[in-house]
Amino acid sequence: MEPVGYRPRQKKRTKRCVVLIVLLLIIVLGVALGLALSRRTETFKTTFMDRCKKFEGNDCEKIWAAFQQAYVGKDPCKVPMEAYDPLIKAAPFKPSCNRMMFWSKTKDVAHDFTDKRDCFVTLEDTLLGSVLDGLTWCGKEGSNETFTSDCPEWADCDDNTVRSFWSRVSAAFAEVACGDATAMLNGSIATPFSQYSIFGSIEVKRFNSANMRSLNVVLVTQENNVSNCSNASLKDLQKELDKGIKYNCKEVSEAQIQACSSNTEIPCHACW
Ligand code: DVN
Repeated sequence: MEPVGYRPRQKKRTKRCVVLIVLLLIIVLGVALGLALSRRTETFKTTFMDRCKKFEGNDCEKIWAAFQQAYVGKDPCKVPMEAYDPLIKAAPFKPSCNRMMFWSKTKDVAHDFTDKRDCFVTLEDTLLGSVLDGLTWCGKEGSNETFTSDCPEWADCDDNTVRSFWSRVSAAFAEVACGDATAMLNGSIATPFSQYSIFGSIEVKRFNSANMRSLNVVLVTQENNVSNCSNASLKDLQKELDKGIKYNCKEVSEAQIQACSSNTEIPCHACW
């Protein structure tokens, strides 16, 4: 017969073991989560640094630090464009007169061209435009991590971490536009120029006739074309331009642009 009182003691020991196991599980999960998070920041940073190092002569650690200060530890919907000012100072844009290409709703065809031909430079071909192209990131109050998922969408809030970055670097890129600049716009949509796009709301407003001589619109057309150079939104673009900047527009088929992208025998100026 078991001594009286034996069961309660055994029950207490069992309870203590269960609590210990649960605590141990929580600690293991916490460490695993912490490691996963820091690994995520490390992966993101590795991508940033690898892309940055392709541009020689830059202090990539300094640029990374200037980038992180904009959003780390902050509400991801309270990161205004100006938060990235120190980043622009750390990696200022250099003007590429007569070679700068802007685009809107033509990301793939524009980059296919600048990837294969060395005659134009888009924002995404510069250091700041390339290190974050296609990436998502944000911070969180009370954390020093960089999150790459569960970040607010572009349209969720105005001072969105990613959208403010693209707005700020686009502004800086447009401010150094000089000589004859090009804008590749989409002829397959009813409004190739939208004043709500980054091109329309940020870049065009910063073109300065003191440095920029002309804006040459390449309207990319396809068989099912919707717009041409007489499109009303393109008239709006002309009105938006700083006085003194000459405006041209040319309808160019996507097929012709793609042929030119792949055939380096054709000089760029003959592409359209
Ligand atoms: O001149 C270019 C270039 O310099 C760039 O910095 O700004 C100009 C292009 O911006 P845009 O005029 O707004 O043109 P898009 O095509 O409307 O948008 C450009 C990009 O912004 C899109 O390709 C999106 O990037 P993604 O997701 O393809 O890597 C992004 N974007 C715009 N509106 C968005 C959005 N992403 C998510 N939600 C939205 N509502």
